[in-house]
Amino acid sequence: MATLSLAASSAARRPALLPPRLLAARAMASSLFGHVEPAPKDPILGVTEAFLADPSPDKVNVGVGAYRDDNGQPVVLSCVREAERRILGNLNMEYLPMGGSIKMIEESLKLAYGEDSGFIKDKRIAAVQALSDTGACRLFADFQKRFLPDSQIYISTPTWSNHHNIWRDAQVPQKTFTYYHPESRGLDFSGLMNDIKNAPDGSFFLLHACAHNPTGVDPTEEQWREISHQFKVKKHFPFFDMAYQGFASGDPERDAKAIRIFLEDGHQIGCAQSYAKNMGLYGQRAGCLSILCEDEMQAVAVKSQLQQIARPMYSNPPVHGALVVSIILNDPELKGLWLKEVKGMADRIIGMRKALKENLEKLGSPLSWDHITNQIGMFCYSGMTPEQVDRLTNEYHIYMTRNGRISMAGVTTGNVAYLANAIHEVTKPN
Ligand code: PLA
Repeated sequence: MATLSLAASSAARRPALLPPRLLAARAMASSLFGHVEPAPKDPILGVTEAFLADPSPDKVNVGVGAYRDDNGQPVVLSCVREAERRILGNLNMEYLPMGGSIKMIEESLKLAYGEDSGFIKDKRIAAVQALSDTGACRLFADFQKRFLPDSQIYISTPTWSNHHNIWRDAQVPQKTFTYYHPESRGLDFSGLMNDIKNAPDGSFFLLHACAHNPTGVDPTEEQWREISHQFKVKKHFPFFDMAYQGFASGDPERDAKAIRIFLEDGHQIGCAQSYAKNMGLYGQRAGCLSILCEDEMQAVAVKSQLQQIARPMYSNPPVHGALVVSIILNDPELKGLWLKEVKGMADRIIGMRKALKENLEKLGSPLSWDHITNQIGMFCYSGMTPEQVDRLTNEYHIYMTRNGRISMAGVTTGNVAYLANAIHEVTKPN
């Protein structure tokens, strides 16, 4: 366990290179904003920018985790199209309340906490609609800073890069905890348990509910039970980032298992939910933040404070995605169609994992690629080095994050052989 190194935060402030033409212009200008340096590129979204700028017909984008069909095209689910048909010409576009759509929140809580959850019946959950998962995390981080100003957040090594930005901007100090075991390409369970034990009592931990990003490595059910037990002993607070419910196993109920275990054990929890991936509503920014409180009175107070944080930032969340989500989840037929479509997406990704591994083996790669099929969710944490990734990009026009993460959602029947061949070329021993 370590305090987040300064390198990560100072990297965020390091200026990106400016073209000479602009450098000269800047040297001459002494204006109000003359000291503003260009921000470095985002390690994930910057990959998309580079991909778009590449004219090569061979280019492949396996950077950002955005689902594509087997022709490499973005997908709008049929259940979403049907919900949009019902909205069109019928529903108004009035402001939502500060806390967002009550219907959408109700449906989101059922997905995360369970259809018949006693916590929902007892009104113990403070919940607001959020600007997708990122917005839910940020609201929570701001809430944490405002009401527990001396607390810290423990974040797994590695994690989704934006987690660090979110808690940094909310000015919550960060610590890291052991998670991944590079040699086995699996979970470092004993390291993880040690760090949980060694953290001061009552610490905040950010946990990925399923389909850990970027590693694709989740604890087993038994391991989750042990983690939950140790959290109880230490009185830690688990905050679950559930950006991929349904994308790990194909079944949203199964993917909520970690959360359900913690609930059974009587924890108070926090949870960020997103419909970006599992409903394909990426750009709609539809999500939910919930905090399980001790009783209804506490939940009312917490919700009112979450709204108070939202009001000066964006006033109230967007309405269209909230309507789509609540229409789908409220209608048994549409919900059934959604469940089928989520499973379809998860299955296609699982199929591509197999295909990538088989192609690498067919090429005679002497390395083990078992982790491609052992890992789950959207990503394969390949084990490739930043230099190998650079070769993939420069020589093969394959775009991915430099930590070696492959978005399996961008792999298709059409590009898997090309991808496997390029990976083989840059990883084969000399
Ligand atoms: N949490 C985790 C663990 C994520 O992987 C992502 C998205 C989010 C939150 C944010 O989801 P949102 O769009 O609902 O706010 N990660 C993506 C995209 C898919 C990104 O970086 O924004 C990724 O490629 O890692």
